[in-house]
Amino acid sequence: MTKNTFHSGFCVLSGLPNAGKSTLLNALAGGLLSAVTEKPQTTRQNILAIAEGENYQIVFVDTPGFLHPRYKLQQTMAACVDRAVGEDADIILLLIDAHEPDLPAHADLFKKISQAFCPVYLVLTKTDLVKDKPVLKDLHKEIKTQLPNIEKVFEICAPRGNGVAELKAAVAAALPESPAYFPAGQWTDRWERFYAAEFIREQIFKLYQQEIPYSTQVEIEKFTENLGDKNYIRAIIHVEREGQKPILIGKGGSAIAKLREHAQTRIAQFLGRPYRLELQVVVTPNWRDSNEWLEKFGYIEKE
Ligand SMILES: Nc1nc2c(ncn2[C@@H]2O[C@H](COP(=O)(O)OP(=O)(O)OP(=O)(O)O)[C@@H](O)[C@H]2O)c(=O)[nH]1
Ligand SMILES: [Mg+2]
Repeated sequence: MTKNTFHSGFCVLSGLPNAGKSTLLNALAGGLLSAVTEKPQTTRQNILAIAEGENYQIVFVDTPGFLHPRYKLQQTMAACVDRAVGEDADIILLLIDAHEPDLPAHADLFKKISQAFCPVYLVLTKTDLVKDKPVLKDLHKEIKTQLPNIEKVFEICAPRGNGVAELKAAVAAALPESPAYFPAGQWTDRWERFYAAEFIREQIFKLYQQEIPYSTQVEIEKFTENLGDKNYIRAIIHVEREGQKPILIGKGGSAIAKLREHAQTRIAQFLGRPYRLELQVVVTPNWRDSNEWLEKFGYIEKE
């Protein structure tokens, strides 16, 4: 990369569920753009975060964790990974949890990435949890034997920022010469209402257990813009079964009150202005397996 040329392109973050993709995306973009929770399968769609330098623009793409689909929603998640890794990427970051690498579980993802035409960098995440550092070098070697097209290796701890700047610089240097894909100053391709829904869902992942987060979808019904202090968001929380509704609401409404409070804080933090949140729980049987609902929720493109 020379001073007089501009470089731009798509850098795809791929890996198994819970590898730390969204955490790294946020660290690379310098903002809490993508939902992060301790539960796997938090991210359901590709999410862009745009990072700029004087002579580069990197479009980072967060993807859902790679998995074998069991229902239609998961099929759409797997399709997001296929599209990002197979078509969009100018460079692929393969994220592997250094603490619990489980390489056999990566077999199909490795196969997909081995067919990529673009550079692939291995990123070992959660290195703070690895006490015996020499183990990391053995892990590099083992992964490189299985995926010879890995060009570079990085060890990071995104929550602390360790290794993040070096990784970003390496990605910027590897991007093709190209004009910027997005106008200067833009840092995402999504609307505010998408993030409102995403952060309510994030808080559901954090506050509820077992199948509840996976059975839930958040739909924004109303999002006011010009009411100042009186701005509000009305959201519908779809669940799959009648029995899940009382769990979401809790005794005397205590659980949903807590959700409302947490989500309100998160949304205000992201949007930089307060919003009152109104939540309603609705039973939408089988939405995860319904093309019609998945289309309505934006997981499938409208024909
Ligand atoms: N200790 C430690 N925890 C981390 C690190 N990076 C991520 N985590 C945690 O790992 C969990 C999963 O992180 P995410 O960023 O949501 O993982 P993901 O790969 O986006 O997960 P999916 O969206 O479900 O595919 C969260 O609890 C993070 O706080 C790290 O470097 N060190
Ligand atoms: Mg994620």
